[in-house]
Amino acid sequence: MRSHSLCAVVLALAPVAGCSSERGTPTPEVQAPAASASNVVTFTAEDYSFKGPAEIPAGLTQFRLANKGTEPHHLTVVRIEQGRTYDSLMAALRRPGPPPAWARPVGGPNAPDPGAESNAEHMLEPGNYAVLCFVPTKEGVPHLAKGMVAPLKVTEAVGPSATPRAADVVMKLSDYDFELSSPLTPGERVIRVVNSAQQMHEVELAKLSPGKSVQDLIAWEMGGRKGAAPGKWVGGIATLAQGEQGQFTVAVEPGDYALICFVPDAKDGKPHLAHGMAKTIKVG
Ligand SMILES: [Cu+2]
Repeated sequence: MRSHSLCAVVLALAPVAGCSSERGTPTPEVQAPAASASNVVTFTAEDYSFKGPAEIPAGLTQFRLANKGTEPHHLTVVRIEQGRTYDSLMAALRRPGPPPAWARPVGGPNAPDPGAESNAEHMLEPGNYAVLCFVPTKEGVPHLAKGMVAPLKVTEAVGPSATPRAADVVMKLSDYDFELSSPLTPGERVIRVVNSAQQMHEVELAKLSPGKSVQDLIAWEMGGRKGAAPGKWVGGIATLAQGEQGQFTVAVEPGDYALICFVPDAKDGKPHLAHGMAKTIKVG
């Protein structure tokens, strides 16, 4: 998770562009919406591919990500705007330089540890989207360059949209901080994440091992994940463009948690964690 931005991706994507042979049919993975429930959409991440629906209805959508790989993976959902297509996004990702403004990250479940799951709930409009994993390999290659990218079409809603579950805590992303509306207490918690900043941001939540700091975890992650992990990746909300929001549900235990944003800065390219978006919070 050293670089999560589209602009960090300059690697050739030719081998994976347009590859959709692993895409399942939408039917088994999309549950019909109940009166007041969100559409539940399940994706599985492996090293290095996604399995999940290619088409889902608009409305309140809960993405669930099951990490069946050996590395952390996330599911960044990008809306393709201004009449562009998935193919034009693939072409843009092959070019160096800043991300195109028409590729708008709208969140998605951030990375859980291998063997674990994460979730994210978002209100989706119809349109063309892509799902991508920007998490790097130990060698620093973004997973999307190894095949973790797929098109996702969001069709017209099939009924009235559900209302999001009430959030226990609202987390505001700013340049460069995470501001919580109230302390996080143990239990199953719904955390609403709102990006009201100028730049894109994410929140990756991790449970720190006893005696370990957020800087220990960052050093381990940036150093190629060598030795015992100083914490566990739990999930969170993947990159949100300005004005976007979403919420995730997580069971938190007493102890120290880390909040980290790996998105590269628009001005100097350093990950936002180097600008202060690496924070420890105490639960309990
Ligand atoms: Cu990945």
